Amino acid sequence: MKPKVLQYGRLMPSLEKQLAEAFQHQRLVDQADAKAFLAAQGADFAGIATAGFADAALMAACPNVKVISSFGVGVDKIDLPAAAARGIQVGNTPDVLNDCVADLTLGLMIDVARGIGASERYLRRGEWPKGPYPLQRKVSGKRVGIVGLGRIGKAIAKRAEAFDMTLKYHNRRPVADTTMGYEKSLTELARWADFLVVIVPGGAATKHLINAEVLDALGPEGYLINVARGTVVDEPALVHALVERRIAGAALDVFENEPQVPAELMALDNAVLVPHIGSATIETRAAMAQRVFDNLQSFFSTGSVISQAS
Ligand code: NAP
Ligand code: 8YV
Repeated sequence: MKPKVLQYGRLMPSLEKQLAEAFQHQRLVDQADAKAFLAAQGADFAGIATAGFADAALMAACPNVKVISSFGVGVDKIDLPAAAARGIQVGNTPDVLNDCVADLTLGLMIDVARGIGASERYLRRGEWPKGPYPLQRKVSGKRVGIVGLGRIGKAIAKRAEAFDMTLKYHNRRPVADTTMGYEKSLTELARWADFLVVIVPGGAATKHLINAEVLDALGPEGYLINVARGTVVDEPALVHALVERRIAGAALDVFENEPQVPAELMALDNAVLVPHIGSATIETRAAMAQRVFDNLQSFFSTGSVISQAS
């Protein structure tokens, strides 16, 4: 008998196909009345595959679920304490996306400092014949402060080293396996850095970690790069800092209220804005989808997911 797996949210079609072949698979999005469907059939499910969300109410509506497999490494929208209380294992997709998120981060740093996107807009507006594009900032050799030296943070650091950059980091605790300088104070890291790169998990513990004080410490020649979660940055404070040129620029892959992006940010040429594409390559998304599937398969055959979220 194949285990019954509920799909919450939309997943890649190839993954949905794999789930439908291996399990008794049902998508909540196909139900006209999701609440009534869960009340009638929630107890039949043994597992959930999700696009990143699972709250305590969903878990309560599926009382026999023992595994949740989530697409993505960030689990800030999954209630981990509620899952633990119910004895549910939560699987996520770490490591397979490190390269792509780190590649994008370096791309954002170069774009915001050299003005790749902004100068292209200048060219397309037909302004080049009027004069050369204004000089921008050098990237190589600069100081990079990494907020969150974890799996992805380390991949960013490796790439930054190839640009002869000097690196320091801020975590809650120093990392054992690095010679990189640890800065206990986030504000002091920001004061030191030319680029402040944010790659911590989202959620209540990091909400608005990057606030007006940190931005002022980064200063008028500093750039903020956020590839973590929109909630980590106080977005109105960032908009003020950018408008008032209290920081030089920001490059953002993530926003507080995705997919909505504040109009004030859209209007700024010193902000590089991309729509949460950190892991969005064909290769990496395929690897993430495979891990979502493998976490479920592994749980149903061995009792443990491959990558357990914490
Ligand atoms: P990870 O290996 O767990 O690393 C997270 C790092 O953040 C750790 O070094 C941790 O160190 C530090 N940290 C956690 N809470 C902190 C706090 N309150 N203050 C300072 N540092 C803190 O995670 P990862 O795999 O690198 O992923 C990081 C996050 O990136 C994910 O959770 C996700 O939200 C985001 N992400 C975004 C994209 C995208 O598409 N833009 C893609 C993938 C991931 P300590 O525990 O010592 O503090
Ligand atoms: C994905 C991410 O875009 O892994 C994460 O935490 O933010 C990204 O890789 C997202 O999870 C898929 O919607």
